[in-house]
Amino acid sequence: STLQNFINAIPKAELHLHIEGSFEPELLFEIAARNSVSLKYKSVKELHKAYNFNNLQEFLDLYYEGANVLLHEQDFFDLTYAYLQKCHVENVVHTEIFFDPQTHTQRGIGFSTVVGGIQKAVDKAKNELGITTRLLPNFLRHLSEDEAIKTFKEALEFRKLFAGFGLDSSEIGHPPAKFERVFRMVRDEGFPVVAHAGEEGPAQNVWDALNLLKVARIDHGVRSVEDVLLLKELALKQIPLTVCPLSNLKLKVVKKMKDLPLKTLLENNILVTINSDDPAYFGGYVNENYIAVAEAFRLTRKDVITLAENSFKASFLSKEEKEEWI
Ligand code: ES4
Ligand code: ZN
Repeated sequence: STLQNFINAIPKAELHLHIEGSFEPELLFEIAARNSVSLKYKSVKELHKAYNFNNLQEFLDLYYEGANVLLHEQDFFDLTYAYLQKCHVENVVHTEIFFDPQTHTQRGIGFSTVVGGIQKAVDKAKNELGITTRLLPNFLRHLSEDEAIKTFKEALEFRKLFAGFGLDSSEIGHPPAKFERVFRMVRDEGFPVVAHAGEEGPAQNVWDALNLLKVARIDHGVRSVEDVLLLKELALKQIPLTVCPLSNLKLKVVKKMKDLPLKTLLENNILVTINSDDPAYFGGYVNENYIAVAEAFRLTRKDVITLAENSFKASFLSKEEKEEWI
């Protein structure tokens, strides 16, 4: 349709993307083969069939398994550049990429191997495709705060490469309060912080991410609609939510796309953005996420423009860089 063409054509930013979640089965098999890593799945098709999740944890189990085939700098480069080429095709001109250092350092892969490969792809995409990128390492919340502190200290060797830090993985059982100390250390070093909250966990986790971790953005945050006072706070402070529609559908955060509280968030003047999260696993990149909500909520061109403008407003680009796009 013409709205789909419009979505494809307008410049957009992506603010919630786990690079390990952009690992397409074809590339995963290719890298596994060249690294002589054996997989539980016989074929690309068989792996793809396993992409049926009842909750966040079932997805995470497969996502961490997939990441195990990444061994060398070249692997991280190939993974990242494949995603950035996808951005180019979809007119995503700016992207803020999450990665999980601990998923790799815990397996004996050097921090420098991971960031070296990612950064080389980021540089090539800037030069050849004109895409701007920010990198945000995320702490795995199912691991201890001491592990997060250790990871942060390692990250400081590469501090100039990072725009901020985040918190991801299993929300249930690992609330924001567990990471108060490390987030204070990160902020004291001058970095903005973000956190996944209100995805599977309750609205209280969003409050705690704001008040205890002092986040600049909330990743997901869809369960904020369960608390009217929280909606008022998010609107007043213009704290962005990086919403991931196909992710929420695939992980059964919502039963149907129409159950995603997008209209409620927009009507409450919240700075909502649309993102892909783990596109290889959830069935679509940024444009597919825009199209899914456009269909479910009968969005107009004006709505789509608002969402695309929000993506730049909510980004970590400088005021001057934003002005090119808004
Ligand atoms: C994630 Cl969808 C989601 N939620 C929490 N942590 C994650 N890591 C990668 N994808
Ligand atoms: Zn996420």
